[in-house]
Amino acid sequence: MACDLETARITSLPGEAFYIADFISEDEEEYLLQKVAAAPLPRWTHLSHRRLQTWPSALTKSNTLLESDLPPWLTSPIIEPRFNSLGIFKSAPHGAPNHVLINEYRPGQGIMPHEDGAAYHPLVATVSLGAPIVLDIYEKNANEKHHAEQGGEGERDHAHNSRKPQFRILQERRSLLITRDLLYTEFLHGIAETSRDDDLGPHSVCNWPLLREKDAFLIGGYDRQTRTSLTYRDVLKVAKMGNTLKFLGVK
Ligand SMILES: O=C(O)CCC(=O)C(=O)O
Repeated sequence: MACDLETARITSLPGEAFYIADFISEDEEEYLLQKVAAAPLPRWTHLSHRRLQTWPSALTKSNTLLESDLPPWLTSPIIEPRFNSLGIFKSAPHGAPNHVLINEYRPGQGIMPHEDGAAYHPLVATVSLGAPIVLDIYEKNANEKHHAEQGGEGERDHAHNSRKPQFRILQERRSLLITRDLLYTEFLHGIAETSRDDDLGPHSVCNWPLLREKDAFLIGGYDRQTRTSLTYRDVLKVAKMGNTLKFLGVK
């Protein structure tokens, strides 16, 4: 695993992005996939093109997280020691992620181009499990920039996607991708609803020099298999349980 972020920087991207191909071991990947699978069924939210778990809980309507610890399997070894020793969240308000979304994509599934919005500190750290997938990055159009300037909050899908991505990031299984700052605020990201990622190579994949298995992708494409992502973020507004109970009138 890279021991400093600078060697993991994706230099061809605007803003800040880092890619570490071997962030977790095969055993750790297996363990995490077992824990995701072992979560009780009601933990899953079924969306039309993927399913999702939210840890420790979904945000309230005002984008507030009710304070609660992440479970140990999402904390160790990913946050402690690895994120902490790389200093990934050191400039975030809580100094560490407090929220994890787990997305599962079967072949043919994806996520529309969207921005994660103002509920979070502008930094996402994504651990990929099970199979590779391509994350597409789009520059915002004038309307989308306007929405952000008006202080639009929350995660937001954008109109049907016929546009071409400006950048493509190939995320291998067991990798870590960090996107932050401009890349978070000025761009959208999405995953194509396809059963095959094609046209891969140094000309099209912006993190190509940092990949672990370039040879496997040199044939230009692969058939998708089920890929699970753990996306770590710092939610800005956190309500202490005591205050919430007071608010509800519980003594
Ligand atoms: O699965 C991924 O890598 C992307 C997930 C995503 O875009 C999100 O949770 O907002």
